[in-house]
Amino acid sequence: MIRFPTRPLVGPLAALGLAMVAPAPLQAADAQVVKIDNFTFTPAALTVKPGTTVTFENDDDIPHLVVANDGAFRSKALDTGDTYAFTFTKAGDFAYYCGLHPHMQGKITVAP
Ligand SMILES: [Cu+2]
Repeated sequence: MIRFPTRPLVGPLAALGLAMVAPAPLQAADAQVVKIDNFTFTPAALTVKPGTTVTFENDDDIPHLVVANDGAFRSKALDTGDTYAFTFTKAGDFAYYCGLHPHMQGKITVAP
């Protein structure tokens, strides 16, 4: 008797509330970009949450490679404009370097 008239109202309102609240914080934590330019990773040190996908984007005019020190990930040679994405699922420090120019170094810290 009470349930019947309230149901059609509660459903749509709850759905609206979820749709407006959920996406913003998820997107902010899910994607990060490291730019490669002038033989430098920027930012050189980046802290992300587990599950974050980091995209390395080569804006330099020569090829670069992204290689994890511990072998956790390795890109192919990235030409100008190419990108390489890796999703960090485990917490920890992931140092990396450029396979063509080992003096180019960076670090991703994954922490909850
Ligand atoms: Cu390089």
